[in-house]
Amino acid sequence: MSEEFEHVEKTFVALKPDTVKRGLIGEIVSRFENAGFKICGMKMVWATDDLLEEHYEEHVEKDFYERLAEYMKKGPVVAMVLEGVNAVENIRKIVGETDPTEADPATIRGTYGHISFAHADGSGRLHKNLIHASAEPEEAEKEISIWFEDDEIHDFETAQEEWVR
Ligand code: IDP
Ligand code: MG
Repeated sequence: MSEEFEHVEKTFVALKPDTVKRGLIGEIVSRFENAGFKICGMKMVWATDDLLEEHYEEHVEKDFYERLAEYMKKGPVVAMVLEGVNAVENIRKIVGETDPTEADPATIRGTYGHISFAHADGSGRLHKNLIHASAEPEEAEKEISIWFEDDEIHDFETAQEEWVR
């Protein structure tokens, strides 16, 4: 059983189908582990339309939604619940800007991609940016409940809790 601290929170991350198909799961999960985040839940899911409409509720009416849903259903995703200090904000920093061409090269989206959404639009390609991470604590709570059952989220102590946090 881990201790409760004010700034420790959980966030939701999904490794999108391009990450899975490119064999980058391990590299990307390592970044989170190396930074000291705890993986509390992890599974492979092939997203359905219903799940995506709930997850991307704020985008369903947008022009790009159909292509986003097509991209997210191209293969399975790896869904994760990560825990750490200010996890939502810190993991968004590690993930980087939404459009890979804008993402800092040190971020996940900037390290493993560079193709702009403008290029994708102009060439009929899908907009691939490797990873999703919740943007706000409320969004994290909602997304964790959409993707995970309570008994799929595990409570245990890691070495990082003593030596990194
Ligand atoms: P985020 O993933 O950085 O939170 P959001 O604006 O919430 O970015 O958008 C959700 C996802 O929708 C993005 O990660 C991307 O895959 C896709 N997306 C966002 N804006 C566009 C766009 O203008 N064209 C195509 N796809 C987009
Ligand atoms: Mg978002």
